[in-house]
Amino acid sequence: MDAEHRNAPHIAVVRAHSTPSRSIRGREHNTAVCGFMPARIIPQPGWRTIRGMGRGTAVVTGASSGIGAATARRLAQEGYEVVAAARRRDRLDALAADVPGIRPVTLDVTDPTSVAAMAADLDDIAVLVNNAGGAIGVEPIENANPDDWQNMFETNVLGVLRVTQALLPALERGAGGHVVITGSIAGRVVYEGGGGYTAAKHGAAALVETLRLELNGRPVRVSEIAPGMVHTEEFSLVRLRGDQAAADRVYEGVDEPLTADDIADCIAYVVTRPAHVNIDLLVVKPIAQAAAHKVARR
Ligand code: 8X3
Repeated sequence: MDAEHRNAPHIAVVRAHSTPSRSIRGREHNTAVCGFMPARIIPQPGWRTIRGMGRGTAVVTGASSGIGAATARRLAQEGYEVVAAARRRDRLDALAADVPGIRPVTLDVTDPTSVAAMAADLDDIAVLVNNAGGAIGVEPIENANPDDWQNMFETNVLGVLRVTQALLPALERGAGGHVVITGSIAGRVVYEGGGGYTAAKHGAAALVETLRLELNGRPVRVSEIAPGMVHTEEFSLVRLRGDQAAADRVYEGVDEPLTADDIADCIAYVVTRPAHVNIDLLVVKPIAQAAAHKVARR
């Protein structure tokens, strides 16, 4: 697929004799089931033939819930063949059953063998959304548990490193690719009780900014989406160690925190710009949140 068609909105171009996608190695993955199928396609002069139809393959990590699931769903609607990757296979299977164009892959970003197994099955991808990660705990540094910090660094930073390293060859193959991370405003500022998470997200931001410098001149875009308050089913629940009442209080009285779909919408926007347009950083907060620590509540 050429870059122009990969990024053109809602355009699906197929050969006169539709060709199965080679994006998913060793499988005849007929993309005609995902996205819309125009009744009749007339090849135009200058069109390059593409594999199957749609925009190419998008890999989304942490796709079993929240922003990851919403992004997988949205990118499939945008015409990508989506590899939805996460540890919880039952959730991925349910997502794939619900949305045409999603392929579930079991992935643990903290396990190099698991990452290598996924990479071995992909030979040409357009987009990688490094979304796996999250926060654990709100203790001040003097009481923080290093195991929690290690866990956050493993997923938010080293997971991004492992998956990006493993998929870079596939991202460079063909028309070039796009590495996106779900960062956070916690990667831009710090706040009390957020020591481990803000350190991890600052680490992820540094990784992405370094990567962009190092890939300069190669056909890979690098972007960070940095959300503020997003009300998802699990983010605060995990951070607050399963205390649902405490998790609910995070969003109490806040007029319309962002949703996972809001962030998926931003990611879809960033990846569907023309191939020469690199959005480095998109900081996204609800209107009720002026800063990490300044939130208007009713
Ligand atoms: C989540 C945003 O404000 O909880 O990444 O750090 S915040």
